[in-house]
Amino acid sequence: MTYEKRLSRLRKTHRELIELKNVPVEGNGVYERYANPVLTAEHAPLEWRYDLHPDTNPYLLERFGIHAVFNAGAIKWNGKYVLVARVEGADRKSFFAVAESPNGVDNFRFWSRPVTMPEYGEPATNIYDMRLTAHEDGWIYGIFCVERKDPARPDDLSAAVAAAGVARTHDLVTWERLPDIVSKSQQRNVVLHPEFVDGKYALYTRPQDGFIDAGGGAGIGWALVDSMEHAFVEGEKTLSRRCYHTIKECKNGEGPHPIKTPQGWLHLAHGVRGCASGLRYVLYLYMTALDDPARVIAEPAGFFMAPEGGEYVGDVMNVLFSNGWICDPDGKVFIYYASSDTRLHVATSTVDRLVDYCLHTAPDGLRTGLSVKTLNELIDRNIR
Ligand code: M1P
Repeated sequence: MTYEKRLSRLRKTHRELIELKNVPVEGNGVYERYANPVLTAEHAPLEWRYDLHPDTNPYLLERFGIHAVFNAGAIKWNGKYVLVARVEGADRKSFFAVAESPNGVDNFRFWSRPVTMPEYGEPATNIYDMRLTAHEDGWIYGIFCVERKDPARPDDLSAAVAAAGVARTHDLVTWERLPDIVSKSQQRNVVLHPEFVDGKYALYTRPQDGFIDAGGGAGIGWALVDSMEHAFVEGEKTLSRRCYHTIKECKNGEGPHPIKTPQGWLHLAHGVRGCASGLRYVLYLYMTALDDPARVIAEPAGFFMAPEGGEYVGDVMNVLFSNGWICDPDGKVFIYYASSDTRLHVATSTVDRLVDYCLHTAPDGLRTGLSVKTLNELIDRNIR
């Protein structure tokens, strides 16, 4: 095939993928999944992947492999649904790239260039999973995981250290990098609450002893800090605790920042358990009090969303992960979730339905007998 023919075929396939209309699929009433992922590696612009000059690339070979597009922060920005996605190259390095859509469910297009994130301190080996917060101080903050090789274990090639990187912006193009959050443990999945609490910045944290293992980390933490310019976590209160024989036995982590509702703060998080096939990541919801975002008022038992069908398969199998959602003024909620560290999907719901789910689904009784009791109470109401 000639260079021109192949290029026009590539362009056509790319255009058709981006313009593919997405349709909701009927679900369990709590939310609707959509038929197609909203972002995949194939959504990356051709200008990122190919040298488009016949003189330097006569075979039109891919020159920069994009392997996956997943875990995206989300924000409504100038009337558009905007995602700051984790893009992973074939070289295993992640970077951030902004994509926008007019309707939140399809037609997501990447901006022409990825984010150039300024470095802080020792340059990171990898950065990923940005949580976006339009804070009441007027800045948009991005908090993300910063991974560096563990200097204390030079001979262990997989020994790494996770910290929370901080950057802020007014336009999602130019980012001011702030110092990494200082904490006595490693941190990943750190999220900034959108409002001041007692005059301080409030952080959802996830203390962890190791790069992978939470170790002594009890779950999702809560910390108040004086400044985001030098955020120092002195102590953490545990909010959503890890627990034996639950979906969050091994670890958990806050998703995006919570949505403020009349009944309380609505939180989306992920829980991880170990099983014969490895770690299983699912999503769950919980709520905290409006007057005290660190006090849990509801936590339904079990998962809210778990991998289904093709979502099970990917680079890291059996994973659903979310770090972005958008709540429209009419109460419609767009939940951006990634499957198996490979692609990004959307599910939609409403604040009313999600709050109803949280307030009227029984909590985990932590043993079989209580689960059966809950089930029998439901059956009693239905067959009487
Ligand atoms: O591979 C699954 C997820 O693993 C990590 O999440 P956590 O810190 O909760 O284990 C992150 O690397 C995340 O990006 C990834 O999706």
